Amino acid sequence: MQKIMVVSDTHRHHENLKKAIKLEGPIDMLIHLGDAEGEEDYIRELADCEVIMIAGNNDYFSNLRREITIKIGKYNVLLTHGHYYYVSVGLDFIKEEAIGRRMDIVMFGHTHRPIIEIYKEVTLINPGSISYPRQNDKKPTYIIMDIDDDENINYTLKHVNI
Ligand SMILES: [Mn+2]
Repeated sequence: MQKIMVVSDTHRHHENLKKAIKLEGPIDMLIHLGDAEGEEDYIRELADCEVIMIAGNNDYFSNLRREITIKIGKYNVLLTHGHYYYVSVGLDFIKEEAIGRRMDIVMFGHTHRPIIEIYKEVTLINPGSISYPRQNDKKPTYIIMDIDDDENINYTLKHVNI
């Protein structure tokens, strides 16, 4: 079993992230999908596990890469903030990009609205913003990925109680 926490768009506000990390207990990996706004080191320390981060559209002075691909088990995973694929307008473009690059999963943020969309060819996830949610219920969200020994992934959208 492997447990991965996926967050995005913290924008220098870490109260909810702290709560979520405490609540989830030990995690194997934290993935942050951009807009940490210079707080990368702080978040790395907070997490106390392997942390993978990318730059968002507000990370002007960051050394983080804009986009990376990683392997999670047998899966090819594209990590991108999403603004290059116009995710605020719709998800067709990022979906096609991911399929074209033979990705199994694409993770992005930027919209501050969570989604988990599982298609035959590709899975799209956006954990929303744990700091500044914009979806209707305005709950701070993140995603937990549980990967079992057969490498099946279960995605759970979680809320931080505030
Ligand atoms: Mn943002």
